[in-house]
Amino acid sequence: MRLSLTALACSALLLTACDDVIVENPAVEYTPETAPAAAATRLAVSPRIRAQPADAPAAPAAPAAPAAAPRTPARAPALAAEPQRVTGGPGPRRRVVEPDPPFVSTPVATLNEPWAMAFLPDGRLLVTEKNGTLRLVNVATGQVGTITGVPRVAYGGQGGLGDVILHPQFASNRRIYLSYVEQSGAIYGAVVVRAQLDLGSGNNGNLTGITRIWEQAPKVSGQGHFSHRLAFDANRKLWITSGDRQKFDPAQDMGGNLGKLIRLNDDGTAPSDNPFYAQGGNAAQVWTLGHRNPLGIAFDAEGRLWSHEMGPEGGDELNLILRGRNYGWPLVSEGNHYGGGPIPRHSTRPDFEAPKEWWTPVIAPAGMIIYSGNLFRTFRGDAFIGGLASQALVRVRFNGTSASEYRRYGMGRRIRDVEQGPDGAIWLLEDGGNGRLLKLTPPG
Ligand SMILES: [Ca+2]
Ligand SMILES: [Ca+2]
Repeated sequence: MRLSLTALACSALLLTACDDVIVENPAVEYTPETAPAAAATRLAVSPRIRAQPADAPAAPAAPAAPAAAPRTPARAPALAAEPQRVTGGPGPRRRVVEPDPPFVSTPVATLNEPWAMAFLPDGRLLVTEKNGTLRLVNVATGQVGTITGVPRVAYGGQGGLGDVILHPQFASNRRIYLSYVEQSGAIYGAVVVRAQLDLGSGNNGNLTGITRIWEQAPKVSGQGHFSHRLAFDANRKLWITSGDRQKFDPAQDMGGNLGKLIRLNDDGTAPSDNPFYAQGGNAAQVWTLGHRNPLGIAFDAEGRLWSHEMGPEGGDELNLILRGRNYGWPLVSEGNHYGGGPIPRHSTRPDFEAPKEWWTPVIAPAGMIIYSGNLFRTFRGDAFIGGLASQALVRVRFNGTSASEYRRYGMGRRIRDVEQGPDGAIWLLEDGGNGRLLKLTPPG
């Protein structure tokens, strides 16, 4: 019998679903300086990892070990030595009863530069590939089919086929929304279309009735910072992240829609209660401005909207999105220009909205969910952010409207997108060629 009484007690606690169980076990406490490397080592061993419960019989000895220094005191000497911080912002420190790491990772399929995913009501998964292919994955078998009829995309740089989401009434109207990059001569911009998804035999299907409902304005040169992540809210409003296209100043220019978070009706028209609606034109679409390259957007259980964005050299941000606010780019940042050119910090401009959490060095955030499932009871309410440069899954814990990194799980590959499955499993897409679709489930 391998189960200890402690493990049984832990299981009982998990079943009763306390989010914030306090345990006298410093061994499970997180320190940013050590936990990512440790997790990466474990996860690199095998594509399927079984974690040992953190409170296995060895745990009672742990209080004597100096393994887990409190986060703030540990950081203080580093702050004195150099100005850069590992993470920013105050936040709660809680210990939860859960295995460490709290999931096993199972590869389900391999795709070519996958970028985003969305579950259909039947449990199959739509996955975009950056080169313009829309896939349909049977996650039970790993079989991968193709949805034809996707418009031609401008593939290159950071651009190509982008996000895919379902209309909230997909079950009755079969509508999906896609973002992708189009080229006009030497200039580029993201567009959003809606289409009807007709499913065929196997895992194949076709798009019909493709209708353009939004486009970045103006189109500009270069193939970076399109952002073009999509989300629907509970009121059937469509949200689009629109990056600064690496042109900086347009993020503050209300004549265009670059560097903004966009809020639209599901037909692409601007809602009359948008904050700048009276200004008309592109401004009517805008909910917030001063964004750089937001690649993740998600609502929490209270309906608050959170979005992260990549900083320049340092200063990745997690922002609480508030109606009509200016988030400061490129006038303020917690990072510097590439090569070290300084940018004033958010603290110098209290009229701009400062991030609730930020990262230097960068994590390069891409994709985000705020977990609401039942499979991982201790995850509920936490954000899970994919990390490109950090090759990690970054977990953020909220306390009302404050947020702070809580754990970081090394994945050994750049993580492009995160999704929550219908049964509460967490799904990840690795970035690049031969990017795997990974399913995360509780160990044991
Ligand atoms: Ca998604
Ligand atoms: Ca900012």
